[in-house]
Amino acid sequence: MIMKGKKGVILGIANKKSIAYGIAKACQEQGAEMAITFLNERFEQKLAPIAEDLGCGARLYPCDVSRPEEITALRESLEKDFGQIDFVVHSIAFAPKEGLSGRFVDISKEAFDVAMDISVYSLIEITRELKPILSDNASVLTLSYYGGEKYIPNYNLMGVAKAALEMTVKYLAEDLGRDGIRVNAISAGPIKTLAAAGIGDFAFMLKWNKAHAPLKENVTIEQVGNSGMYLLSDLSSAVTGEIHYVDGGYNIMG
Ligand code: 0WD
Repeated sequence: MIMKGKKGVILGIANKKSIAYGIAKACQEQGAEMAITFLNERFEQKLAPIAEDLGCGARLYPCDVSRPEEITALRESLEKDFGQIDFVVHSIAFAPKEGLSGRFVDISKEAFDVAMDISVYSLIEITRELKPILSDNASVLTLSYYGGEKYIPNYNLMGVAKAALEMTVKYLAEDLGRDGIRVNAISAGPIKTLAAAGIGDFAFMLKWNKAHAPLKENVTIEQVGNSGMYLLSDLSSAVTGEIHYVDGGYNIMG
């Protein structure tokens, strides 16, 4: 029971295929107590049974990260429920469809701003707003992808957002290290989720990764979940500012 006594919040579960669900499940199996959030009413009903399944009960809160007042309300709810929390999972990204296929040069400023706001700035805002209720040795985790490091067909705008997210992890890690707070990212291999469905020719990405990764398999949310749980736990107490690949080794290939 590696997470026994740990309490946390998980943002970014859309359904049981979400990477955040894999992380939540692994944390629950290791004894953590959690709250989860939903984006809007469309997701609230779908998430109620998932919250039940994760042992969250009524600890299911709205949080659209583009609405600062919802982040403040989330902190108040978490403080009421838990007092302090030990971990935060930020598994959120969004880019308008025009940014995920076609010519990169045609991306509009509106699309760029939305992608950076929801996929990058939200990590800073969530961390800052929840900081007053973070315990000593708290751990913050976000999700990235190799398309933030090297060109991946169609990943386009999200690639730029992930590059910014990975540097955000490093600057946050340095800044918050003095408060005992760790900040890390997992760079996961491609997984078929709702968000992935928005990326042009995602099926080819899956096929390509499976064929070229040293382990010759695509990764699962259970595998990302276990690695995420490690980064949230005290097992990784000296790890911060890290971009940890959970990709079957794909990133080492030339
Ligand atoms: O191949 C993949 N699926 C990979 C995903 C490989 C590597 C990294 N990632 C990243 C994604 O970029 C994202 O950061 O993992 C994170 C989680 O993505 P996911 O699990 O693949 O996708 P999904 O199950 O769709 O969850 C992402 C959720 C949203 O779902 P939808 O389908 O509605 O986009 O992020 C949430 C929402 O629940 N989200 C928001 N939450 C709060 N406020 C917002 C928002 N404004 N926008 C999206």
